[in-house]
Amino acid sequence: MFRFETAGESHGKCLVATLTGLPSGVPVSISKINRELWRRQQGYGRGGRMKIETDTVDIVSGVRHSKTIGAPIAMLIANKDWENWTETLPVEDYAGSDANKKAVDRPRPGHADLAGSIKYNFTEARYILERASARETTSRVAIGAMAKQLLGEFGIEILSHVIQVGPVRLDRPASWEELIALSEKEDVLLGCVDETCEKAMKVAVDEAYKTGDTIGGVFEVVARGLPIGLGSHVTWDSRLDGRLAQAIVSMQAVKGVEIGFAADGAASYGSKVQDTIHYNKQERHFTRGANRAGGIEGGMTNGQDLLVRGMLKPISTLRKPLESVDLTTREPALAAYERSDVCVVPAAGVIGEAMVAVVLAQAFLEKFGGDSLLETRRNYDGYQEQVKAF
Ligand code: EPS
Repeated sequence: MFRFETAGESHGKCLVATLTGLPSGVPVSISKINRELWRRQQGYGRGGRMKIETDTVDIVSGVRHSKTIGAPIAMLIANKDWENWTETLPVEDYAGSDANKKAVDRPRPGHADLAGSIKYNFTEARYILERASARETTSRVAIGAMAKQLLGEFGIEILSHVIQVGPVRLDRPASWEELIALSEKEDVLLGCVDETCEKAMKVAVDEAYKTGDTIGGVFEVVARGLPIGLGSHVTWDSRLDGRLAQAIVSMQAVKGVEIGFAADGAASYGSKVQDTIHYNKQERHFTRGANRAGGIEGGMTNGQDLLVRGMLKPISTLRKPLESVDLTTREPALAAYERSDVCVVPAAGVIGEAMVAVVLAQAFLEKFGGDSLLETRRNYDGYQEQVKAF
């Protein structure tokens, strides 16, 4: 069973990711993981923290001679900013530490600050925001990069792009070649495949910058090369669409998810929404009239491209803060502000890819199993023969 956990706080010493369940023999490229970490840090509208950090992974177990050995994998990613926080967030307390505390006593509307402080019984929100911060997604991206390396062995690829920033929306489909070109760019603006649309997105971000505001948007993750039948219709929790939805909405600031063209479909008629079924007799395989289902029917992959969108609210740390309450005096006060990102939609696309990769790797290994890549491949090949003969 492919399982992962993350640990680490935004201004702690490092972020940690552990992963169990990858078969032995999966090739691991550190430069590929680091490239994903780099992609997560990009985009117009990122804040000052990204100038401090250059995220790189340190794999401390489970990988030898560039391949998994089947043992648990542990990865560390250092927080360079930690050196500025050693006295503020020490592991072991020391005399006089109170003077170095950076209390967050004016909770930010939309963040975990208030509910978290009440729930964990802290007088202010510092420890809450440390863990709630989207810095945690660095670990998820490292795990996702491992999942991608497994899936890549079977020709499954996962990419993303930004389809909306604030009110500006891409009004045409993106081709797979455009997504590849986007993922290879060294200079990332807003992660949109259309130059004109991306420029309009930048204007929207600039407007948020100017006014001390933040701006959200929508990213789309596309996975291709999937076998038919990952996930299942038979139980509620094996349905792949439900599992993808949980993975995407678990991302910080994501408030909604869409598989295929869900919103359009809800406003349309059945005759316009379903993807008609056809058959190519020469090649002995089924084809579809469209892909409005986003590659999933009955909670299973149907062999078409998987399309998953995440809807990101504008992040909740505003330079021009909103009304809040001082946790000490209980008087009205403006919410806390240290520094912040104005727009993180392209980064969220990269994190979305990682979460989709994790869910697909889990479903893939549930179906094909195997303690070694050789065994997984044998099971996969046998199933593909069966599908071909259907
Ligand atoms: C982030 C690091 C954080 C924020 C951001 C994501 O760094 P810092 O809090 O030191 O500025 O830039 O976190 C949030 C959006 C949030 O709401 O906490 C990162 O590495 O992605």
